[in-house]
Amino acid sequence: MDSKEAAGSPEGLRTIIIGAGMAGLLAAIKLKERGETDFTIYEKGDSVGGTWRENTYPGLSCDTPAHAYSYSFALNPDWSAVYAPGPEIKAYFEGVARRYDLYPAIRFNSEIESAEWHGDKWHIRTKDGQSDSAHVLIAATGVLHHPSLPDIPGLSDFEGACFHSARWDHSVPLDGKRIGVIGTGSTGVQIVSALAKRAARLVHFQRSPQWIMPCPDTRYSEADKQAFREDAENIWQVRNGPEAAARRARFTNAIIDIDSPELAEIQQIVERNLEESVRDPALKQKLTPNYRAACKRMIFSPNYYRSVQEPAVYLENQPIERIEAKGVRMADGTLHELDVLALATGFKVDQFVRPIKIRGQGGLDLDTFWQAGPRAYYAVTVPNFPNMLLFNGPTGPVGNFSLIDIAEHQWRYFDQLIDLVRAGKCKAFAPSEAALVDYEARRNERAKKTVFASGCHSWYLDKNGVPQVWPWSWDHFTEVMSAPKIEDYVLA
Ligand code: NA7
Repeated sequence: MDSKEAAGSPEGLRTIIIGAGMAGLLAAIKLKERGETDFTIYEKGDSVGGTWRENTYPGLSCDTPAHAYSYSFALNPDWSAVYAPGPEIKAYFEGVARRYDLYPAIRFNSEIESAEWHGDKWHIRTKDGQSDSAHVLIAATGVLHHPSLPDIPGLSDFEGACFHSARWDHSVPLDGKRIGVIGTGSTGVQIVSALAKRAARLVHFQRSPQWIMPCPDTRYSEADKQAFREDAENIWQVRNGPEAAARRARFTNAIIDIDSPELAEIQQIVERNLEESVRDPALKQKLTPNYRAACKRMIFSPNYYRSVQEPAVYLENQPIERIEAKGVRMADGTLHELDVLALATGFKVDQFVRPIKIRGQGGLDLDTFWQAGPRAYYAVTVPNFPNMLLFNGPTGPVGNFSLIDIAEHQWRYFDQLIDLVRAGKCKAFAPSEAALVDYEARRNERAKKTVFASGCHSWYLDKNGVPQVWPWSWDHFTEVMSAPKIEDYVLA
């Protein structure tokens, strides 16, 4: 289907976008590019940027190179570093929202609590009583959004400052303090790396060791930035040049084939990184995972191993017994007395568009439809929930790719579905249940063969232990997103 064919669409198509983070802004820009201005973005927070607004912890950066983690239509020659710091990324999204004049279309502090499909429209209500309706509902609600608090006895007994990494309390002093960080995902690793020289004592509580991929701590010089400014091709080289393509191919092959030479190479790199970076054999032993590289989401860090060897840092790998008023008590009886406890314990990753109460055709509740677990046809659409499009929905390719790149490919797909309505070919589209069942059967089988299923616990796994992620190659993802299979859709 050629989207240009449908450009002369019937007037009156209205869209509601949930969330003014990376994906919500993308949808709004793409609608505007088509000359469609009848849309509203509902944003529960008071500014744009999504995850980059909510996460402000020390050391925050994106684990995808900044030039790849930018919109293809809004390249940024001014990134300060290969891995840009969080505040700079937030400022980038604010700048893009201004440049595309999106602010007038955003309703801030407006949290949608319900969306119901009646007739040929979605009807939404916000917590503060606003109501609205639209033909298309775009959920751009993020993946890692709802903090997961650890189920550790005594958490509320702690007398010091205690907060989740995505709710960082900047009023709490850190310099010269005794700080504990629970969690060794990307977040915990970044926080420990940032605080290793600031704390009087820093205890990193490790339930599982992680493989760490070394990465350059490169800051771009003025000359680099000038070169990016003068010729965007230099940016495209960083995004899509041979090195980036090789990295993506290596990673994609490693994920989908545990016997691949690419995974063996990644394994070698991370083992060498540990071997060469950590001197003390006992510490090395503590830091050695008992599962394959890339089974958990790969952590990129230029300095974690150096940080964990700082004199003030102690890596604690005993099980936590409980949290007490003064600190954290370990199973062997040791008490780590602390002033601050940061919970870098990840997110509830099965929420997606929820807790918004979504009711589709015939009043079907999304919670009911997802009782056995969140499912979406090719991660983007859901049977019985017409004209509802999910950015980065269940089973998307979240593993170490640029989520912006992913969202841009998903938009291409969305746009062609919306074209059906624009062109008057239907008022409503939703995938058939049979298409979802077929997709899930193929995906499940394939997912069991990915590295994510090779013997570790991670946020990629569903409650049955099957990775809930895209199990095929990156190229297959872009191919599928390039054109919807209309025969898999029910048009009404
Ligand atoms: P992650 O990657 O989900 O990591 C959470 C960490 O917290 C992980 O090390 C967990 O250990 C640990 N955890 C969770 N609950 C507990 C309890 N109860 N006790 C001890 N340790 C616990 O979240 P992040 O925020 O680091 O990263 C999320 C994504 O954001 C990341 O993948 C990037 O995409 C950016 P476990 O490994 O389960 O043993």
